[in-house]
Amino acid sequence: VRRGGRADEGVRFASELTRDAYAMVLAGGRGSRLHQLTDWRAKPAVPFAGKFRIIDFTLSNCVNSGVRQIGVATQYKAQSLIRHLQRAWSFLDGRFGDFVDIMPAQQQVEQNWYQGTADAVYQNLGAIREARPRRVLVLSGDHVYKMNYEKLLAFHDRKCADITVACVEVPLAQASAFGVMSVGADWRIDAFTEKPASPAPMPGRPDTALVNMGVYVFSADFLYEQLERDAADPGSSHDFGHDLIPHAVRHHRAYAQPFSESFAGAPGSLPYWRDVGTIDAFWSANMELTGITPELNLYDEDWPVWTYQEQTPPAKFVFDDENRRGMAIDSMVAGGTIISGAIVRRSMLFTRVRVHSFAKVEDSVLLPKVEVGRSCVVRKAVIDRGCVIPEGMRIGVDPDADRARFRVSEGGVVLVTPEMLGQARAPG
Ligand code: ADQ
Ligand code: ADP
Repeated sequence: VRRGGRADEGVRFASELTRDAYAMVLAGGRGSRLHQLTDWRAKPAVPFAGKFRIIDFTLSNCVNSGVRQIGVATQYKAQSLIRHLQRAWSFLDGRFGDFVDIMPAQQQVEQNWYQGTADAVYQNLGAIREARPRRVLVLSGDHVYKMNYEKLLAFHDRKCADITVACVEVPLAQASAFGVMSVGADWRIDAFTEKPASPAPMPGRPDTALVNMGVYVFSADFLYEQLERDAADPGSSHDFGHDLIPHAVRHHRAYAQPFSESFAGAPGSLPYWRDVGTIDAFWSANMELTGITPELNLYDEDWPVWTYQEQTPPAKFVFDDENRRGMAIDSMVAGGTIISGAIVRRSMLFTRVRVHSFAKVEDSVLLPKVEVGRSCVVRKAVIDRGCVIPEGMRIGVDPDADRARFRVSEGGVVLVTPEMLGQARAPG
């Protein structure tokens, strides 16, 4: 019997595959390309799509797949993330063997913070072993996507793999930001290079590369062995992409499963996977959702996205005292929002936003508790939580004025935070 699979066992029920699995979610990354949006929160805690945080997508994938033993490794600016996890995800409280364990870097081993992604798992090996899983999923808390991990686990078993890496095709021009791999006919990985300067295209597909999504299944014993070996290697940076995966590809049974096989969207829909890691990507992923048929369907009752629901009254659209209609067109508007005598177009409004008379908001993302004063103009902007835009302020109108006060992205999106307005952050 190979270490990876148990070929002698025959077909296993899918529910056993997921019930015996443990998911380790890596949520410690800084997300530095989101600039001031991650000054005070980790990237997985960044609000997304009107009422969610980025990490909710990965955790919903776990719960919807039936993987309900979950650890979340946190490190960078974890307070907002931990608060969210406690509010949103504490319904997995261990009562039925389901849990979300928050694992802050707490110097479990020697005097170090998590050195790299592999070290973040290594330092929590005790907790993982205690759950006695057969398979360990290592996941990133940084991406927005719907994946049925049960299909990844089943593939791993079928291939008798030691490790299975979920992979996706991306344009060659973007591939150097990822781990790039090549596979044989049976999807065994032949070669893997982390963030190569000149990535290799897929055979016969000169414009496309096959890349690592940062979603892995390990046979549990294999993972333990590899982490111990890596921890003892003084030359290692203790990172999955740089160290563990390349080693496993050279010496063990490493397979790749194409995302199209585990994507959990409605039949016929395109596999959606986004790294909303820059202001431009964050803005356009939110904007897309306000369109008529976005690739990411948030209304799919078969694959709900779970989150913390703040108790709010319904969104309200009213006339002001001068009889101007308040309205939002081609927009998504979360609960607790009031738009009075103002026009909102093509925008994403989170919980408890206020837009006052004569204001115009277009192509913008307004995070919770943003207040837009009378007669303001807000265009192509991302406004951070709690910002109070003073009466008459114009954002996204004069690029030089924007650059002087705010941050303007390469794509021309204006980012506004409370600090830039000289305001204190609203209490969480
Ligand atoms: P990167 O995009 O560089 O490459 P990385 O910085 O390793 O991703 O972060 C992966 C995940 O781990 C993120 O969710 C991040 O938040 C978290 N993380 C980072 N440092 C951490 C730490 N010290 N403690 C806890 N969590 C931490 C990886 C792979 C590539 C692959 C891309 C896909 O290495 O091969 O293509 O992900 O996005
Ligand atoms: P989120 O909007 O994601 O909930 P917050 O704005 O509440 O994030 O920031 C997260 C945490 O960061 C806060 O609880 C607070 O501890 C810390 N923080 C935020 N702003 C500041 C600041 N200006 N100075 C020091 N700490 C801050």
